[in-house]
Amino acid sequence: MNDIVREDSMGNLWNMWFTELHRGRAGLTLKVSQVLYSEVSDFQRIDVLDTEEFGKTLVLYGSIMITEKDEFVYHEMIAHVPLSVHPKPERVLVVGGGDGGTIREVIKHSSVRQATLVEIDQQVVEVSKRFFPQVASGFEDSRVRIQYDDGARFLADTDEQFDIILADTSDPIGPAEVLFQQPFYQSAYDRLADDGIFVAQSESPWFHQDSIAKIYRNLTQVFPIVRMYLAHIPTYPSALWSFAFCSKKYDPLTDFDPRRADEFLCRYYNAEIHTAGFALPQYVKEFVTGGQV
Ligand code: SPD
Repeated sequence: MNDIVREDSMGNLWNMWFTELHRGRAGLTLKVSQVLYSEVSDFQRIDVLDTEEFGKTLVLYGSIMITEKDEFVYHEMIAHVPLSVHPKPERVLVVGGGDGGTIREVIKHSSVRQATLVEIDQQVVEVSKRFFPQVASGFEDSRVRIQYDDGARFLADTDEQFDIILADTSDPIGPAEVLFQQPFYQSAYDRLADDGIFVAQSESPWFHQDSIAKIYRNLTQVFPIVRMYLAHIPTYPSALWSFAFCSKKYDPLTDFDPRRADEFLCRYYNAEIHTAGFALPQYVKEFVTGGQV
């Protein structure tokens, strides 16, 4: 027997791998030691796998959302980049993000008085609390409020105003598709204070170039300042991931005080990473803006 086949106490042989396909032509394959949870909620299929290399892994609608080992990169980068640029973020809205990782990072900022999470699928929050308690730890904080609702509908209907809105969505297929479209971006703009900042996760610069170009186009029709930034996330397609920083007033580089970036006990984010994240490879500049950004 080779090392990828296990025998359980009943003499059964286990040899499980999970492959997330990227555009049906490439993929990331992880060795699975156990399937911990597998159900279909009202909105999507939800799987929790125990993987040998990345630990527990949450898969929504067939795509890896978080793994225990590398979730910190995504959550630190979606939260601390905008919250370290805004001089006093007090009211923060996270759309999606039912695993809780983004909220966990948001509430590290002592200026935050209220952090609201709007998640469509309550089952994702429950699964995260059960299987990923370190990721979901922020849900216990008294400043955090959870609303189970469609993020686009919530933003279109609410009268509340926010300093920061973070679109911590899954991929633009299934329930999250609407969160990549211009009406949602316009509602985000409308609900932000005059110096508000909006950040959206915006997919892989290698596999999703058409989506990123479209996201960027939609955002520039709404926000005066739109800058893309990148981070290395091993379990996302191509391991290189993009985010869109959109703002009414603050520039992510000239309005950034590097002294603030080191306050949050991060494992990926720091002042150098903040600045370097906005340095885009030439091929990215070309498909996003024809080389202009
Ligand atoms: N292809 C994976 C994209 C996932 C982005 N969102 C992740 C949610 C983590 N809070």
